[in-house]
Amino acid sequence: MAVSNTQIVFDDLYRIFTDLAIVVGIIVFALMVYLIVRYRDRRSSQDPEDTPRLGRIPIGRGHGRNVLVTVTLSTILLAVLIFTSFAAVDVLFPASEPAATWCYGVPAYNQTQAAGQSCPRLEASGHQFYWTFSYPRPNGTIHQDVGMFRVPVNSTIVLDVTSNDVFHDFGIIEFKIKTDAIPGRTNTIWFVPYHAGNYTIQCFELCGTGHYYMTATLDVMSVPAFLSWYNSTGLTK
Ligand SMILES: [Cu+2]
Repeated sequence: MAVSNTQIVFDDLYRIFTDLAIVVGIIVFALMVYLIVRYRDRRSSQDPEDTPRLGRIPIGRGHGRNVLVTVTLSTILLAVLIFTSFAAVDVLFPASEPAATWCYGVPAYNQTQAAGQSCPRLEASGHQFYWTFSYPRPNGTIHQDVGMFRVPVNSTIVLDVTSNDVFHDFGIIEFKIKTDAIPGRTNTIWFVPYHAGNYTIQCFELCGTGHYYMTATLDVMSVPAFLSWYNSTGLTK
């Protein structure tokens, strides 16, 4: 069962690569077995007329059609893989991000919900060796959490990822998302979590001696649970 939209995109792409590899593999190995058996060495075997011989210029074998078929099939395969890969990248890293919906149901943001407008972006920042997560308050100030990223289930999260010190890399294996966390720069990712639960956020860039324990928790909460947490932090003011 998919835990996020990003996982579905990734798994679909992975399946296309795997299925094509299986088809090509079956054809190649079947052909290989057939040719090995068909042209095995026998007492009556003779070298064909066009066998290359030392000291003689090889004669044309007239196999141009085979080359054409091979190149054409390879091109088609490559084109499918390239286009499906770019399509997946387009979904995960679009030119403009989809509207964030995590703040729907928060009283201070009700107007934006009615108009179908976007919620403010959230921010994740890497530090040696922990993650912080920032939520803007309606009054313009920021609420920051350390090591715990709470989001409501089935909502669109648009996340700006950056770093406070060295290069880090923000990633969630189950969600199949990952992006660099670079000081002075912002990389934006988005996702829709489908199931409440805890997921591990990890740093994927060797960033120092504490890199191996640089994890955080993504807590995907039910909408009522998220809203009551949100209110309890004073975020609505
Ligand atoms: Cu790190």
